[in-house]
Amino acid sequence: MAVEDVRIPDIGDAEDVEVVELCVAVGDEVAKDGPLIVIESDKASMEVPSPIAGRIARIDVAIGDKVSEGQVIVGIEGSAAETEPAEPKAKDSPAPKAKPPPAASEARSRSPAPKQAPAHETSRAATSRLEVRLPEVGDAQEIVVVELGVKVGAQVSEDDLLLVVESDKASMEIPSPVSGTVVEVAVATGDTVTEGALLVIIEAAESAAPAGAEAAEAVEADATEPAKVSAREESKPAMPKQAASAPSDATRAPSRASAKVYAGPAVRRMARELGVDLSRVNGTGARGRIVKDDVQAFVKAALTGSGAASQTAGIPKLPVIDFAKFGPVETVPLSRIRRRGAENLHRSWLNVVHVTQHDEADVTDLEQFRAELKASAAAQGVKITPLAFIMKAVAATLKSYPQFNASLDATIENLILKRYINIGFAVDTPDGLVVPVVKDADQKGVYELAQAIEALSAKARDGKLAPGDMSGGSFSISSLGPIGGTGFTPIVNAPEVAILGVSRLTTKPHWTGTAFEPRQFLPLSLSYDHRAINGAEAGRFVTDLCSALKDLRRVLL
Ligand code: CAO
Repeated sequence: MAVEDVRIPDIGDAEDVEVVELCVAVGDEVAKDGPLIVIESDKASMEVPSPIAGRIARIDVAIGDKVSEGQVIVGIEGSAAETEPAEPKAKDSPAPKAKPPPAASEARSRSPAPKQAPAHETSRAATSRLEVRLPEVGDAQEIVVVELGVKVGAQVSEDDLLLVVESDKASMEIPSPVSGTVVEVAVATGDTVTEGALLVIIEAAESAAPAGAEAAEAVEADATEPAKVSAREESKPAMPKQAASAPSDATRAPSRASAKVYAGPAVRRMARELGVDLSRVNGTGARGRIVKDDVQAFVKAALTGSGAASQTAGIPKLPVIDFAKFGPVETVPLSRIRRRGAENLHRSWLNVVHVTQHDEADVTDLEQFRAELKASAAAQGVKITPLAFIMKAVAATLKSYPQFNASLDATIENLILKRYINIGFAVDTPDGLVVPVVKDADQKGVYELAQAIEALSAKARDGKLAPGDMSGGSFSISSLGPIGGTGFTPIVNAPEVAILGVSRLTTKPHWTGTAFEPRQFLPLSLSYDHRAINGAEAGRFVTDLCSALKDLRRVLL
């Protein structure tokens, strides 16, 4: 039986289009119009259907091959007398025939929209055709067609969805301005378009169509005045300058990165409908291509709390390793406090833009003063440690730098300055880290602060802190001084915007200008949220804090 060659049909002027799927194998029976292969340009996927029924005798292409019009793709042993050239069917793409070939559509999308429609369009338009163009888009830089809602020949009513475009800020639906028939779809999914770009031409229905001179006017108006637009997030007339509220990671439309993922239009559409960011989906198709099953698996994983979908902020999952392979291991469950602490730290780590400023305070005189006070303080039942002085100095410095005693509001557009100074301090307990809060630290003397620190530390270690003891903090201190170290980078206790890390004070030689003399230095590490605090402010804060610790009399000023 004769073997008919099946060739790539007319696919516009697109060349070197990639074969992304083989739908048949040698020996397979294929029906007329059954899919043979899928080719994909950067604009669309197309199935190449079989022009005849028969048996696949040969396959002349492989996945990844680049093909152009006329190229033989398979040989079919069929009974059909005549092999018609196959028409590509846009795979999951609404307007295959009318879809401009990728290169053409790209050229169209990148060139500025013509002010006047081309002559043949104008004359056609002068009857009852309306050109729908991209309306004003504010300051959006890159606008991409993400969904086509119609294809050529579709009947539309006024306000029916024609297509959806998306910038990095918002999605915008382009509705039909009239009832009628779609006669041309001038863009394809993935095209980048600019304000005024021709999107769709609609032949208005008799009743809706403007007639005669009125029609010409309507067309002219349409060509310069864009279609009605309804922004998806808000019904604003144009692309909003900024989305009113950023959608959460879980539900937002696929990010720009999705445009770079390897997936066909149908999968992209499915992802959009399900709110899946394709850049987070693993592709199991040929050469990592994302197929519908992958999107479904991703959604399932999100719903069951497993897999990449359950990871916050798209953090790649660590590999699960059986450490027992390398030696004996023991699994110890984390305490509730540690688990909760871990969640809080992780949240802060992900949300806060951390920077840490390091410095050293000369606390020689302060330590001398503390030594002098120690006995009398003890007589009053007060254990006076450096932390009480540090807290006193911090409270005074915070008064001069209210932006450190603050929180960013949910919009990240305002700083909430707190007119109270409640200082939390990290306490290391057998069950994990807790942060009790010394309320109104600025209004307490050093003895009072020392008593509060001691009492709250004891409660913490006995597991007796009440929720009220740990709430309302406006700034935190984490002192590792008694333990050691020369510096560390504490994690801001969000929604606070800064935390002071204190390391072990040491005696060092200090050059006075004429000689070295031993001085005691306290290492300080201020971590802050760079969204709320500038580096210069942080530098000044720490410098002033060091001055206060060097000479506590400054706290009185
Ligand atoms: N350098 C050297 N010695 C220091 C010091 C420093 N920076 N800070 C305190 N010390 C000394 C104290 O003076 C005390 O010595 P003396 O008894 O001789 O005076 C000794 O260390 C122990 O002090 P303390 O721990 O009893 O009291 P404190 O007020 O300094 O600290 C507390 C209280 C609750 C902060 C501390 O016990 C603690 O739990 N620290 C760990 C905090 C932590 O884990 N932070 C990391 C969190 S992750 O960001």
